[in-house]
Amino acid sequence: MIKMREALDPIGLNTARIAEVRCGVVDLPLKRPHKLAMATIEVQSNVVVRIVTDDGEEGWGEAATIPGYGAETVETMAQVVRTSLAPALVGTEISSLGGAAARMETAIKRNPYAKSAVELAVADLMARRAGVPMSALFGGRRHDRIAGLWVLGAGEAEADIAEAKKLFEQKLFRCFLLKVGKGAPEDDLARVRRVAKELGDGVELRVDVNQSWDEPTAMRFIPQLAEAGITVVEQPVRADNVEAMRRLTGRFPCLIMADEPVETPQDALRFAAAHACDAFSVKLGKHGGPTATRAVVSIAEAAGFRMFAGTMLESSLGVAAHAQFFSTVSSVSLGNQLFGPLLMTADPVVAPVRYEDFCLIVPTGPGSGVEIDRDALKSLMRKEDAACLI
Ligand code: MUC
Ligand code: MG
Repeated sequence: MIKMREALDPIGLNTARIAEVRCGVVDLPLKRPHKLAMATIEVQSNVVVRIVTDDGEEGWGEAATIPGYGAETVETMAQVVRTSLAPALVGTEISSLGGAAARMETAIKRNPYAKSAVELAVADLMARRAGVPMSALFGGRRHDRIAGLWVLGAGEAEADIAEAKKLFEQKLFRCFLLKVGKGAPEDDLARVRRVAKELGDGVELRVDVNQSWDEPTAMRFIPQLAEAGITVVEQPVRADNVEAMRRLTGRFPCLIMADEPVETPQDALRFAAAHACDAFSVKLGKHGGPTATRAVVSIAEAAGFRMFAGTMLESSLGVAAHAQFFSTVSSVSLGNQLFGPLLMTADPVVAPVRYEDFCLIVPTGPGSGVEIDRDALKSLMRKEDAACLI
């Protein structure tokens, strides 16, 4: 008669306990400055988490954020991991992802990016011990590839056009997003028209305003953007102006996507109840990890909202984990924006994630499906953190 414990844990998952939770900041130089309304990024800084069990196995997680986007920085994320999340998990069995998420929620509120990096490391560890991809822990894989989108952030039409044409010819991307909102809306409109004219009908074009416009400006420019061929306008107004988002939704031929204001499942419910958008930009870090993100996805599905796998500029480590998660989502009809590794000059993994035929390929190996390259990681780590992580 199989003993109950063995029946519950045939692969010895919960026989191991978390012995260490370590983290450090990696600085990832970009191939060109990436210009957003609220920041220009030349080096993307992310937090990498490593979890080690008492029997010596390890799991890795990553979280990224953008200056001026949310309430966390990589420094606060690393601090919260070290002083709040690590003490909450060390010594506990690795038997349940939801359990780990609940312990972190008890230890400290909000701080979704820090929690996501840790929960992804726990998921990577559990999946590796079970010899399965992380997608198996997230409900099981439904897609092997997800259509890609590249963000044109050079801030200047000619550079954007040259970049887009090259990526299209390489069959890497045929959907592009222009970052707008930094300058005058008239200049943004002129740039959009120029890029749309040059790239022609074979590609799709979207914009992300990153909250830069007020409602009258949005009412005036969105119809002109739609006329220029824009299919999706992301976060045109301030995150807290849900009423304006509601009035803009369903009014123009293009979709209205909510990004910055949709962090918690409660935020998602508010947008669903008000029908204040057509689509969500869904990001593991922004929602606080796979467990909370699943709740946001379920609300979007119930509300009939379209979904987009958004980014905060992760390396292959974070992109692989996102791909594992989104491979289990019923429909990511607006594709993914997980283009970070191709914009970076370095990657802390042995073999980067693959982009092929206009899609991101979901890795198939155990865990996240990518392997850490310790030497590369060490070379990208902030000196003061190197000893903390490996
Ligand atoms: C966003 O969607 O606002 C992060 C990188 C990027 O290109 O956009 C941001 C996120
Ligand atoms: Mg956005």
